[in-house]
Amino acid sequence: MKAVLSSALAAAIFAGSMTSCTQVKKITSPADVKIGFLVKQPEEQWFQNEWTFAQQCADKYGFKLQKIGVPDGEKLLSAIDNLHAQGAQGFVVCVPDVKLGPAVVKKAAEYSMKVFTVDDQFVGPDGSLMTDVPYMGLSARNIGKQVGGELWAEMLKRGWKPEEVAACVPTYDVLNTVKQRTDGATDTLTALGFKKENIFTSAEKALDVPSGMDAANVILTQHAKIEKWIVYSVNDESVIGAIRAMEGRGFAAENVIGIGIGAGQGFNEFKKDKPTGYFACCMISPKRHGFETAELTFKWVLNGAMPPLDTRTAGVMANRENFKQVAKDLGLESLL
Ligand code: FCA
Repeated sequence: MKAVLSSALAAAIFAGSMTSCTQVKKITSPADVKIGFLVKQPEEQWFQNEWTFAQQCADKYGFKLQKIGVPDGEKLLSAIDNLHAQGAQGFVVCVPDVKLGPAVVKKAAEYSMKVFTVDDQFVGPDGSLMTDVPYMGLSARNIGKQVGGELWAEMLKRGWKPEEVAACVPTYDVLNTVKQRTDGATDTLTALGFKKENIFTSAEKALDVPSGMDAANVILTQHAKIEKWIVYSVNDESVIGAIRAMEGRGFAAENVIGIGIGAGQGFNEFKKDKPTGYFACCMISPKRHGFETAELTFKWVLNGAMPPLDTRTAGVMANRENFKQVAKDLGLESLL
């Protein structure tokens, strides 16, 4: 049995070493594999979680993992240069700007490195999504629809008259995976009977708490007479920013229903003694986005197994009552 396994491993290693003719160092064991995990916003809980799970994957298989924050294009391209200089054979990346996709692919090809893109899909020079680079992202529209359905259900549960409620929606339409989320929620709400003219959007500068707060303040200033709000947006940070804006203007938690999309940041809201306007979260899976993308890239380097080109992950709703169980199911106990 041992002999069979080791010859299979040898064959796999041989195949891996043959996939890249320019590779300097031959790959003779998992320990020879080094991959990068590059993320655009390392301070965000989501990306921290992705890194944690990617590291678990590296520890399991025994390959080397280099985690690098790449907040802008210059840092991104120099991170790829550095990875190559250190002998890395591939990387997983969430780019700071999806239009950098072609430059990333070009550089990786020059270095014979494998590229796996996570969360934010590359966009080509003609503006279309680059579907030929392996990608793992959210089933973003469906997740948005879940958010819309949950907001509607909670509104009715609270006995609110839909026509008296407005939606505060910080948006970021230049990024497809997040535009799909807010569009999905809007579609579901309007299909259920929410008035389209009561949905107020405002573009965020970035995908963080201050940007969510600024976008919400624009909306709240323009619509000062509204007393009941639902809030949805592109991620947890943006919704939490909007909730803070509402608190700053004196809205009580019972008059606000906010639902985020994320995997950790919103727990802090659920842990507070009194409920805030942050009512629920569509929990997405950093384990799949961190562990699985690292695993697929590792196997691609090791034995040439091409990853699937398009993998979409689902979300599950969590609120103050069930979030601990949902967190456990997603392997996020350490955040509780
Ligand atoms: C995008 C967002 C992140 C996270 C991720 C899954 O990259 O910017 O906040 O939601 O998708």
